[in-house]
Amino acid sequence: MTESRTSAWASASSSHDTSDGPRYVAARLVSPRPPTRRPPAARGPSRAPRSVGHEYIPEFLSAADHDAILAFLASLHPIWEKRYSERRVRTEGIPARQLLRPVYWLGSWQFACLDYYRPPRHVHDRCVAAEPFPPVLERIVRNVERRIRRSFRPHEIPSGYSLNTCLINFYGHREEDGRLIDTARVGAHRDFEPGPVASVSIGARALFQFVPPGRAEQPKAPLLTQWLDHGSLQIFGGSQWKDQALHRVQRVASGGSLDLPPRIPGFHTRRVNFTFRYVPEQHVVPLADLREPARGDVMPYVEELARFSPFFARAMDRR
Ligand SMILES: O=C(O)CCC(=O)C(=O)O
Repeated sequence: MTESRTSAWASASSSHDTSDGPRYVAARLVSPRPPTRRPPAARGPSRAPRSVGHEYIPEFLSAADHDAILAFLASLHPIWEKRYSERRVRTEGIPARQLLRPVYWLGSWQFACLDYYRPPRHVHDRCVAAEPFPPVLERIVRNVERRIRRSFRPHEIPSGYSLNTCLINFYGHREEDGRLIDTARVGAHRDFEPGPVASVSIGARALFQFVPPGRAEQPKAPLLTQWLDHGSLQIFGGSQWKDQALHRVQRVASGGSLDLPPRIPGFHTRRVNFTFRYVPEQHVVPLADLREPARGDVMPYVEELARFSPFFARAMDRR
């Protein structure tokens, strides 16, 4: 097992004004010492990039980007989705269950009831066109794509590659019968979208691990453990870390009084992770083109999104 733990960031609390009135405690970047940057590796023009497959950059977010991201988060209304649809209970006996955490997607939305994007066979009626990235995330992904092109080998980057889809995961405590239940984890899984994925973390740090494939109930010793700190960027791809290994979030450190925006009824967020992925454009469909029964499955979620999102309100009108 390899332990990689390089962050020098600490997190502290301060209040953050949101557009809808209440004040939330939000993470701030506090650096105990100036960021140290490694000099760029010398690389001749004819030399192919050497893929390490995994990169971790602490202190990636600037203070301005961090503040812009918090302001953007405050404008969101994440939803609770159910894994699998009620229809699968009837046809395949698989019960629909609520995800551990609220989520929001940008670029395209992979509704959990549609069982996510899984090429090569399951690519149709899986990804529904969603809101574009806000300027701050647009800037960040262009920068990340440049890094990816520098450090991955050409065959590890599919043609047409761009990080056009973002899953925003909210980690924290769910209120249940007056108690707080910590749901801040993700079980071992693979991201099936082609090419490297990149993720940016905000708030309490998370214990992220790559594990060998195998049955979910089998205990698995990690292949690589990486603490994902506040303001960090992680990129992984290639066969070793993306195609062969699974990954999971084992736990998220206690955030003290951290309560990140937006306010989500019945939930307290101490960490937010943005995972950027690539879905080929031909597999992203507008809601109006989604076929049945997928369209019927996602409609309750789209109706909920449309209450706050002009994008989804228009998508509903066009059906
Ligand atoms: O929260 C994280 O750092 C990872 C999330 C993740 O594994 C995923 O979205 O597939």
